[in-house]
Amino acid sequence: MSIFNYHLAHFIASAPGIHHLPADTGIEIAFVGRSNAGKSSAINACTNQKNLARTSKMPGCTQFINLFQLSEGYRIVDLPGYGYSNAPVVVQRKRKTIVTNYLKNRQSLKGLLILMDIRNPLKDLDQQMIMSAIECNIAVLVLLTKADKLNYQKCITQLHTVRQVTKIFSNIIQVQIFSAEKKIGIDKLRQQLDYWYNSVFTVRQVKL
Ligand SMILES: Nc1nc2c(ncn2[C@@H]2O[C@H](COP(=O)(O)OP(=O)(O)OP(=O)(O)O)[C@@H](O)[C@H]2O)c(=O)[nH]1
Ligand SMILES: [Mg+2]
Repeated sequence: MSIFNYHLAHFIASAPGIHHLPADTGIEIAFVGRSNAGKSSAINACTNQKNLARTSKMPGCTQFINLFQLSEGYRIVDLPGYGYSNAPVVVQRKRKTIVTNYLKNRQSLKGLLILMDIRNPLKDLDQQMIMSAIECNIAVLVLLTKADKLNYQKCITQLHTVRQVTKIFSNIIQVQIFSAEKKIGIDKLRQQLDYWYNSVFTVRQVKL
């Protein structure tokens, strides 16, 4: 049983950058990853809502920081995707800057979901995101998304590979399989959110 009724999550704000976000109090848990990795779909699956976060077949759908509230002071954050190579370079840079600024400066950020397509995980920008999270001392759960696209054995192989690569940071990084489509890994995701929302945190040390 979850401590929250995730189904009650509702949209509260959309911000083009960190200076436009609501007050930096309470606890935020954010979803990041390459464009099209399935961030918005994962938020919808987790909250058991069809259209809470906007999804699209076209990469680059989420351009702003979108915030959803579970209850007062407890928020889920949908961040713009990085690494969409068809977007102009300035747009790509801007999105990456929005995400890294958010990671480095947002004190209420207590947990990070890094989403990677299970067929193609650990691209350069994913690894950079992992390193940024480690530098900022933020706990990470990697979700290997779209697991319905591979058979079980291949999913397990990919899971082992990503766990192996991130093993040296296993105190801060966990990895699991996920599918919004086939509802795989949703209970575990909610458990992790419950844990982060419930934990007592000290102010994190941010190395800039
Ligand atoms: N087969 C399958 N498709 C998925 C899954 N999750 C997401 N998709 C599809 O992948 C595409 C992108 O999903 P989004 O949730 O919009 O991805 P996003 O990471 O939010 O993308 P941006 O906002 O552009 O960064 C959509 O066509 C989804 O239907 C999944 O678990 N399985
Ligand atoms: Mg999105």
